[in-house]
Amino acid sequence: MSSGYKMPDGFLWGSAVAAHQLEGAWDVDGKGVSIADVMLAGNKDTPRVVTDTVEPGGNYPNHRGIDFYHTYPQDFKMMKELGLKAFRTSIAWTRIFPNGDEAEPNEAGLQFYDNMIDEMLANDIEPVITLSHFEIPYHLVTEYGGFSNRKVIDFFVKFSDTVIRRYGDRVKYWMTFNEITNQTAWMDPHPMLQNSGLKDYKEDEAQELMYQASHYELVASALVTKHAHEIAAELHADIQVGCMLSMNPVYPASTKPEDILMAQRAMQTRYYWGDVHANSHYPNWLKNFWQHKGFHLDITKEDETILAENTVDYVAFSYYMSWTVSDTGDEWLEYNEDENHGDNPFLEKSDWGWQIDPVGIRWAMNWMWDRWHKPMFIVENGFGAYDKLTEDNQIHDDYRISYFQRHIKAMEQAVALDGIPLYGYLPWSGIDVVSASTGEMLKRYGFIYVDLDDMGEGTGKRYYKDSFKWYQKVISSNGADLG
Ligand code: BGP
Repeated sequence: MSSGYKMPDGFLWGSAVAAHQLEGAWDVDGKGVSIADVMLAGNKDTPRVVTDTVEPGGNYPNHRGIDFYHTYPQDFKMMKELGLKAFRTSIAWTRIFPNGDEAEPNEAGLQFYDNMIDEMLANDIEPVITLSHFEIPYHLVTEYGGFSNRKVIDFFVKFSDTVIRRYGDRVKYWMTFNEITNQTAWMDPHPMLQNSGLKDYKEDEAQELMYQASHYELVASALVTKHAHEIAAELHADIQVGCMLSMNPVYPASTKPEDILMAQRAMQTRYYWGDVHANSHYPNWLKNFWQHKGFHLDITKEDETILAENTVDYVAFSYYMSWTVSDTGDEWLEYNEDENHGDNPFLEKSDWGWQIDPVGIRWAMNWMWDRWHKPMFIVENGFGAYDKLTEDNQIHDDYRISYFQRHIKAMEQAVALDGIPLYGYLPWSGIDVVSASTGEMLKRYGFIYVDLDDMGEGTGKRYYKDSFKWYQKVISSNGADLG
């Protein structure tokens, strides 16, 4: 199938992962314990449990990942064969500052990423780096209360400055907080824990705390952007810093005007982070809402200046699904993501209940462009599915190919027809990794199959899925040949 569209020259076709989901080696070379290291495996019906310490005998899937810490040279060879032009991963904060509050970084951790980045470049793959991808040092959670504490801004900025200075000559694209927008969802384990390191809080304080921690993250992100630009000038390097939003369009459940109004507020609620990151200030509706709720947030004049002067260079986002929402009758239009959203009768779902909506990617890109006027970068999109390794070592994942065909086509229409500037497309996850939400290995997203199960049993061998050959053609035709 020819899409009829070609992406502009230099378009970054790639893939994306996060350190804690594939590196393994959780306690090697001085690495400290991160929030991901105290999360037991769950599955699609059972949420992941967070333990107070690492309990002996517990099934902690992020401790092993796919052992990428040791296998990355061979894995990058396969990715080169796939034709990847870019590879997004994160730098595990706890490899560099094991507890998060040390005075000096851990040289062994810095060296590891030096080697990894050089290996990518040797394979003609451009590194794209996330600074915080659900990996906050656990010590900052237990001793400081995560990002509910202003001090954690300094720790994050110090970590970020350290790695941007070290790798800035080789890494152009950086992102601050992965899927910062997730925190409106009250699911289990709560994204406030994974994103912001908020653990033991009272239920009735959760919402205010979420807004407070998010504010400190937004300030931290703006400071990192500022420093990165200064470091770029010193290094004579081209460095860009983006935000990273989880883009799930929220549509009105019907054409009833009240539903449409509610859907508008749902989008405003989920994407106010983008307004601050890209437009430099909090929207009025949100400030009024805080007042109505009686929230007293610590937002100083100095913070406001930092936010105003340091907007992001680009907007990166993940895209997996869309939702619908109905009117609740509340004049403040308070949006509760878990209670108020419903199914869309026009869409199918994955085995994990994620609604499949290719058209929504084009809708979302237009929505963000109109709002923020920033270039975009799709840094996640993909289909989690049970794959079957046949006796002759094949994986026939036509369902994944079909998912990508439809999403890529919609993305290409947004670029070619709607004129939206887009740096690249980095589907999740290139190679199979541990699922962030469930901790399963069997929720697979890769073009490369990894022979490991949910208990970490298996050979660990890598195999080509049918989607591997398919994506290879997409890349070599620059998006014209969708198979
Ligand atoms: C995003 C995260 C990733 C990733 C992906 C798929 O929310 O940024 O870390 O894992 O979604 O989700 P899951 O692994 O839960 O299926």
